Amino acid sequence: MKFTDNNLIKIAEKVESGNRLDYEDGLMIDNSADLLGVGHLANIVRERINGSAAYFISNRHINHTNVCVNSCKFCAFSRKAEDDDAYTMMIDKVLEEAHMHDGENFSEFHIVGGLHPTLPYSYYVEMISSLRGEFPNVHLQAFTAVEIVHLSMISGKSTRVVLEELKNAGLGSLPGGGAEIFSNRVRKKICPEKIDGKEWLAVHKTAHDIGLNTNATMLYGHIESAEDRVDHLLLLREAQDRSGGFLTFIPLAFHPRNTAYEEIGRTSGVMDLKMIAMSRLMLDNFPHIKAFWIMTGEKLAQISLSFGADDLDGTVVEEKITHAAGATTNQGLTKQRLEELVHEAGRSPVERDTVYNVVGIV
Ligand code: V47
Ligand code: SF4
Repeated sequence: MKFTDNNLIKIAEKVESGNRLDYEDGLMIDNSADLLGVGHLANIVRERINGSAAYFISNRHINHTNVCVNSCKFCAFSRKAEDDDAYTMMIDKVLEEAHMHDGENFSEFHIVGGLHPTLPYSYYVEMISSLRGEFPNVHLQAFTAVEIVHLSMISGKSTRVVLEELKNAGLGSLPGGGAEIFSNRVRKKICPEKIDGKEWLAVHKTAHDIGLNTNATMLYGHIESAEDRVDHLLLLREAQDRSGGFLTFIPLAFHPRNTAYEEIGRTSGVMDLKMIAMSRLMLDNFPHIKAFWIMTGEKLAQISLSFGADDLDGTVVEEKITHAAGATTNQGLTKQRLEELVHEAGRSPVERDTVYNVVGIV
């Protein structure tokens, strides 16, 4: 490959010989205008780790409440209890929502919500055990690290005990939300009430210690710098070296509509692809990089399968968080459509469950 950015030549040598990239390499990648060069290198790593497989999952998102005690500036989803469009689903409503998809073959519920001011700890344990009872074969990926700390605070139990009790009730893994950007400087501005990066990492470490896999995310395209993004990825890579329980990394493009940062505008296609590629290159110990099509759009998610991503997430069906912030993508995609996107990209579609067991090869 002929690089138009000479800085990539040194990085290519490291990638080809399987050597780890460092902070300076990360900054060069982030600053590089040679998108095809960066994508080419990420594709080498992607194919080394995952061949031509492109994973997807048949899943359903449930957001049990939009009421939240925090007011993160990038969030268009949360409401205060007194707002007209605030909602909270009691357990029977959560089950009703879950049962709306009876008869469809799906393998995961992805459940996240706001930090509700008054719902008791028992609500969360009961939600998980009721879903487990009624859907014994569906994996329950629920509650971000931020929610786990909230449950710890309202119950007076440690995060370890909360995780153990939820696991005993049927929790299968934690989603990757709430990581945002670990930089304290940025976090103080965009989500001052939220747990800091250290606490987020500590919850994931505890989850890994008790045998729960987790995902990780990074929210980019707001007020963070290239340095903040590279730091974030390196902190995740160190954490993964220590505990090894992360399955997937998902870079999340900031959607500004209805947030305090409307003036920032949406991320560019170049930035979105570069974040996918940079994640694949820096996170050499993460098995999977996900292009969450709901955030990137179907078209870019499809192209990202040649820029480092090996996963498109899933059928989803109903998504509230990004759509509150102006996402114009569909709320869900059929399995058939996901398979078409993958085939057309020259990849091999593989339906997976949450922990990447193969459900079917198409
Ligand atoms: O933590 C909130 C982000 C996350 C906005 O683990 C926003 O497989 C963009 O983490 N623009 C929740 N992003 C969603 C999430 C997720 C999604 C899909 C799969 C997985 C997984 C995890 O959404 C939040 C926050 O970082 N978010 N507001 C916004 N305006
Ligand atoms: Fe609440 Fe999460 Fe939105 Fe922050 S991002 S306001 S914690 S729902």
